[in-house]
Amino acid sequence: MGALRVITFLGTILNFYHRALIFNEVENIDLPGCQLLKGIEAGSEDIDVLPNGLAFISTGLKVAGMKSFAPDEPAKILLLDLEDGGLIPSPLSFSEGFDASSFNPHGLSTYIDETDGTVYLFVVNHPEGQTIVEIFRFVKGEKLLVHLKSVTHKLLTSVNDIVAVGPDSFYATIDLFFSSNFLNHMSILLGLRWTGVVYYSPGDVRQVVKGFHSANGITISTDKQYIYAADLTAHTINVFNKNEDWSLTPIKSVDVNTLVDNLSLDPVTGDIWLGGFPNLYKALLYNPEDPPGSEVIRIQNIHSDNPVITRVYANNGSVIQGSSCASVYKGQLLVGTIFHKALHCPLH
Ligand SMILES: *[C@@H]1O[C@H](CO)[C@@H](O)[C@H](O)[C@H]1NC(C)=O
Ligand SMILES: CC(=O)N[C@H]1CO[C@H](CO)[C@@H](O)[C@@H]1O
Repeated sequence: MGALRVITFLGTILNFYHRALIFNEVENIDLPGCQLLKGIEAGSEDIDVLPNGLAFISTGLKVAGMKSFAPDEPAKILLLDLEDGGLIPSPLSFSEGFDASSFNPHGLSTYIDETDGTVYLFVVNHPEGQTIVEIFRFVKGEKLLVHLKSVTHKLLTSVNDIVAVGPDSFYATIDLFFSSNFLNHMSILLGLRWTGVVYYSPGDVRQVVKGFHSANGITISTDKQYIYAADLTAHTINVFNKNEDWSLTPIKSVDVNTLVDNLSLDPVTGDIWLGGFPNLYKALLYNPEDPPGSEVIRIQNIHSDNPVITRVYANNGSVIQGSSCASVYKGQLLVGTIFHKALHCPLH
């Protein structure tokens, strides 16, 4: 190998280490009064809270090469009422005909039809590694999800997260460009920026953002004008203006220096909350003696020149491992994880 190639190679490796934050250790930041949610032991990958305090939690995601504490149990969508104080999630059932046995839920998003109050739940489903976006109607009284539609499309490969923008339309982040794991690892190693965001509605499907390392969580501002999308290995939150024709114009990118996963918004303040795990390597090569940690970050005033980024909670894995999302509802924080537990903390 020539010197230049050695240097380039070393540069690539260092760049990778930096992106995967392999040497990052977590210093605990505690919040008083946190408690683990009962019955969640095998992940709480995504959480979405309705304006009335009902939280949907996806649990039991299985990813090839990632730890699972319940490899043989089917995944579920749990419902938790943040108004009743009981903090006991219960599973939702599915309408007849939906194949719950191969259900493998990843990101989820709710949409409320303002005209009649119907609640739609969109779930990214990965049965046997495929990507299907499932659209359900939520029937509160019966704790039931009525399956309406399975969306597949050639642009919707390897969807990570979605944000619903209509009863059958959404934006989706694409986290991997290739179908081969080897090529995906190489593309992370080489820092290729080939993933992005796809807009979907029946009859109009297109890629609206390119240039992400690994697009991850996505959400919409309370005034529905902006889209926020996380780039996991670039450690950034990217702000886009949502245009009339559903195209997205980049506005800015904010560096948060952690592996940013799913995003959520405080409906009252508009602050962005995100769950991240500070060390990709520990999440991938799971070692119970040295588990991946968890971090919850709040971004205030993202549209200003000086957004305020605060690490609100951090744990080295002794309480909660590999957090993937954080949601707030009326002074309560819910922290979800890729394959571990879920935590509830009062904020004051
Ligand atoms: C994590 O933090 C706890 C509490 O401070 C401590 O007891 C434990 O040793 C730490 N674990 C690791 C792996 O650093
Ligand atoms: C907890 C969390 O951040 N959940 C968000 C994940 O992303 C979806 C969009 O797909 C949001 O609706 C959730 O609020």
